Amino acid sequence: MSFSKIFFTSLILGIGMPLLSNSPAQAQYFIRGDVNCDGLVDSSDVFFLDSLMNHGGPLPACLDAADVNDDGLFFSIADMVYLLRSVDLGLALPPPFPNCGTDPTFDGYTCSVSCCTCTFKPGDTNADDKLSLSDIIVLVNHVFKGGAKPDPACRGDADGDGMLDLTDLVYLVNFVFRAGPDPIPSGVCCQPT
Ligand SMILES: [Ca+2]
Ligand SMILES: [Ca+2]
Ligand SMILES: [Ca+2]
Ligand SMILES: [Ca+2]
Repeated sequence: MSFSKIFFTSLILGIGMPLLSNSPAQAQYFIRGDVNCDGLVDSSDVFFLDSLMNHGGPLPACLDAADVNDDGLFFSIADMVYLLRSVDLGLALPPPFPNCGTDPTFDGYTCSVSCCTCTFKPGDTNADDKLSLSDIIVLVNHVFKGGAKPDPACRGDADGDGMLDLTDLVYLVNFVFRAGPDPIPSGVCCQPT
């Protein structure tokens, strides 16, 4: 089936549905748009979503990955449009795309499995598996005093933009002291399973 046919079939049938869930969300890692949870966002995800929406195919392992436009409605025409634009035109999808990460938007839904393996915790610059003032001090020393770089660097890249700088410090301070958002995995911290 061609993408255009998928598009119009979805247009007719895919009005989108909010899913009901009472279970508390447990963070799992995924790439937005990786509907079939294989670590890539490509045409196989288009066919997986089309199979689900129009042919009774299986549910995705990670619902958040299938909420391609991150609006809290699942299996909608908008999700298919976003996915097609990303696969065909290379347009970016909402975070954590293109990285593995958690859903920055609270919607009450979650993934039953993680589509990525996270080896290192972003923000844990001193590698003690906790996020605390000690990690902030390590990052201050690196950014302002030429101290040792967190290893791997993604441990210090709290905002997930691929660089280590003041914005990571602000992000980490906000998380540790002000209940700010979780540090964002980047680089080798989390990779597709
Ligand atoms: Ca995929
Ligand atoms: Ca959606
Ligand atoms: Ca730590
Ligand atoms: Ca950064």
